Amino acid sequence: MLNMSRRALLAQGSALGAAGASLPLFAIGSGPARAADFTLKLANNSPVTHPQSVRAQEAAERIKKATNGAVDIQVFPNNQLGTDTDMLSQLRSGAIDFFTLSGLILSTLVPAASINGVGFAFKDYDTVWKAMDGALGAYVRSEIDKRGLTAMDKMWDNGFRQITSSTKPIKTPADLKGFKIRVPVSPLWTSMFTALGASPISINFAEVYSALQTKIAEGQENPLTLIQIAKLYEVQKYVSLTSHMWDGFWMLANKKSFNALPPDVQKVIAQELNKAALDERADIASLNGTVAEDLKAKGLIFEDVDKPAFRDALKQAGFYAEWKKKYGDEAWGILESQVGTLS
Ligand code: X2X
Repeated sequence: MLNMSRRALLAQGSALGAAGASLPLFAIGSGPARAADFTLKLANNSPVTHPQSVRAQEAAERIKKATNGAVDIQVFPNNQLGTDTDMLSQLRSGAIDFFTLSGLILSTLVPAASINGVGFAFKDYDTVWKAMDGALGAYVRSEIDKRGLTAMDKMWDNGFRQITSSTKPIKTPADLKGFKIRVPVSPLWTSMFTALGASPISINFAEVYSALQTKIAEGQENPLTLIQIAKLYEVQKYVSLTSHMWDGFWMLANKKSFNALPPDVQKVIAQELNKAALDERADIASLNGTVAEDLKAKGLIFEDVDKPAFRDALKQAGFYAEWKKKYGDEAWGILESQVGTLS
């Protein structure tokens, strides 16, 4: 929330305007330190040690320095402010100013935002970043904007998702039959695992560890880095390398609070959050090189699976036809222009 009322802000703006039209509201990066004029909240669902939380904290520090202390972004990682569902409401009401959320979960508000999660759409990271930094990302951001939120240009990496289980190894699509799998709260996730014959249960990330521990769910799916950082290996035994979708986080702002900030402040914040996103992508890329060995050492048993068999099962179930219809020809066309023909 802004410390300053909108009226005070406008008054300051017009006073400055009277003094000298070209002066920015803040002499960015110069002058003595002072109390923050804007105290803002940034929240996420990621553990404190996840690169997403670490890089967000660094961005907050750079922003504070660059605005000479005028902008103080307080970072609340690890669901400190509630579950993803709670935090999305708080972002919309303005109680939170910035929130990183998976596009798939955001789709409960912005249906198009789950499109990057279509099963087996992306073959590798080059294709992901070309699409999300290009035409597909631009399309989704314009849809987000229509719903009162602002998405920063650069998406943050979550990763390619893999299925874990505590009860049995998942080797073929048939092994998913009746499998009680936790999925995040998102129609695309439920639809995809239903199409694969599983019994998906929607649970926010804040409750995943305990749901697995108490066996409310037998399994879940997440990128290896998150499985490691959130210690899900403690309550899971097998991991199947399905890479069934790529998932990333949008850095979202409440559009009204963001637009109420002076333009030069908006610019610094966007620049530093986008830089942090690129740093976070590089962190995940580097962790991806070592995480499988680390998880094996922790006792997880790895299964290499025939990915096309899972993709065929989705196709047979009518998954691609259904979602093409839901997203519409324009969105589907942009997706296919980036990843090739899907259906
Ligand atoms: O909820 C999940 O599984 C997580 C952490 O990957 C997301 O934020 C989508």
